Amino acid sequence: MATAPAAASHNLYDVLKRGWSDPARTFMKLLDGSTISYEQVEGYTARYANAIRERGVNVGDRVVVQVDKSPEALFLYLGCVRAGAVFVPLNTAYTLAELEYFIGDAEPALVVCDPSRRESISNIAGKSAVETLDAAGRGSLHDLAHAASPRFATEPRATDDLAAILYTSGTTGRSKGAMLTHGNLGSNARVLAETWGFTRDDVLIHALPIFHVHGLFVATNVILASGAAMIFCPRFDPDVVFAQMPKASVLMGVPTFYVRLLADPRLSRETTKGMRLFVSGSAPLLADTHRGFSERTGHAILERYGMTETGMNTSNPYQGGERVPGAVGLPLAGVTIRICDPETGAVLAADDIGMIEVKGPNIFKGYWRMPEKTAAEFRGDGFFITGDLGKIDRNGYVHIVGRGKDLVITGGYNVYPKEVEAEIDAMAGVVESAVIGLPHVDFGEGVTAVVVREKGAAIDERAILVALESRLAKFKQPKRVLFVDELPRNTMGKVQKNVLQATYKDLYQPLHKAG
Ligand code: MLC
Ligand code: AMP
Repeated sequence: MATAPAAASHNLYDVLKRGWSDPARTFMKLLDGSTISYEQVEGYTARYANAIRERGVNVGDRVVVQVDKSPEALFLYLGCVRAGAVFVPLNTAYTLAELEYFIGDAEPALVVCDPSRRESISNIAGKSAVETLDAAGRGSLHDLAHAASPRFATEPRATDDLAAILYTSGTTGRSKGAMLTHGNLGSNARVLAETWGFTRDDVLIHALPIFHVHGLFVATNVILASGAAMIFCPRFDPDVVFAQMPKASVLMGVPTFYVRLLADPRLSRETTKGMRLFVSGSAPLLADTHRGFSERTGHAILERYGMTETGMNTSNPYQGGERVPGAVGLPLAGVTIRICDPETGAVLAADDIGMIEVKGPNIFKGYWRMPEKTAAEFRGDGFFITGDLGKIDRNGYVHIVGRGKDLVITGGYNVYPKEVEAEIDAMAGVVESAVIGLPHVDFGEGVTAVVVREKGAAIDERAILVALESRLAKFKQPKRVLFVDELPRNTMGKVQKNVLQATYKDLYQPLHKAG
């Protein structure tokens, strides 16, 4: 009997693996000098795939992961992908109160957390199994993986099958889980590797967290798709970055990385001479930072634009075109971008400002178990409505000029004011609050609460901040709380946040790092 030729696997792991020309080459360099080869990646990820199977995780099951950055955390990610499970990474800053929602919504078969949280998470995990991994990559899941086989037959997956769910805060109500498919992640990794000229000889300084699109799907997947190497740093630390630059070729970061490097006297042509590329994204890079970096180093930072629901959409040119300060570049190959009237949806002409809409293989499948919210954010012809306001200039470059969504981006993390306002408004002695982003030299925007107190109420800034500690992740907590007699409102009764922003625009100037 003739056997049909095996269909090409669309499992993200197999797609990435096509870039590995030599299994003996290094994938990861750790700061202690040790290295991990691609051959070892194959074995370790098989062990994690087997370990989660053993804990009852089947194809399509969610695995919620809130762990510190470690090589093992990445093996777990790839193990989930290989097993056909759905990887759900969570910010390590999330409090137990926030976690309860995510676990309830994702209904995972397995939750993986730091050992210090095992007990408290077990109390809110319902039927989910709970295992642990710590910052050193040790824990009960590590033990299971260690005992498991280093061989695993990667599950064949269709491009449309889910690989991950990443939660993105909602402008109204609670966070929405963006469903990302094997096809979304595979296509975006390959197009970025190609666009940015990655080869197996590249060495990336990886200093981003691995629970968001930037550190996980841009930085890590691009390296995996190129068979290149990365220096895996626990967090962003300028001392480490300067020490590693002579051994590296690329850095990817949020604008705060570049603001901090620019503030460092060590930044020079000499210290950056071995680097071929600096990439910025996740928040607006000020044109001043772009120009200042060019003057000091001779390197024009390459700015790109993306979001959780879409992966990367645009990039300034790597070659053959100007990297324009303040612009996010041209649509990536296969991605279509248009600017539309936010009300009517009519497509606007060059240089007109409107809603940025995107279509392409990178666009997510929808919000987890929220068909109405999904439908509301797509046009009938399949374009996704980003919520970002921008224009396309006559040279085809996309510029972001504002946000249609009420959102603060602080150091590359998104904070939805509504979530913070709801927590403050629920406090005794508070009438109402408005949470805004104000210019902040270090974080880009500083989360700020403007609060109206009840007459005679004693509640003050400190009391509000202390009460928020157990409720909201640190980066969502206001850097300052200000009090007013009443909030400015327009004739429709809507709070005029733009008025508050104008009134307090200098609150964090000059440099006022940690609030
Ligand atoms: C830390 N803090 C923050 C913060 N990060 N506050 C506001 N915003 C942030 N981003 C808090 C700390 O808890 C601390 O509080 C105080 O602020 C000062 O901290 P720090 O030591 O200066 O911060 P640091 O640990 O150095 O972290 C800053 C950072 C980090 C910029 C390096 O936030 C970071 O790595 N950000 C990257 C975020 C990211 O990956 N975004 C990508 C999302 S994906 P205290 O009180 O303890 O002193 C996406 C799509 C796309 O958006 O297009 O990429
Ligand atoms: P997230 O939900 O964390 O994926 O954040 C996505 C949002 O970050 C986008 O909708 C934009 O508002 C913003 N963003 C990402 N990259 C850039 C950039 N290069 N310039 C300006 N804003 C950006």
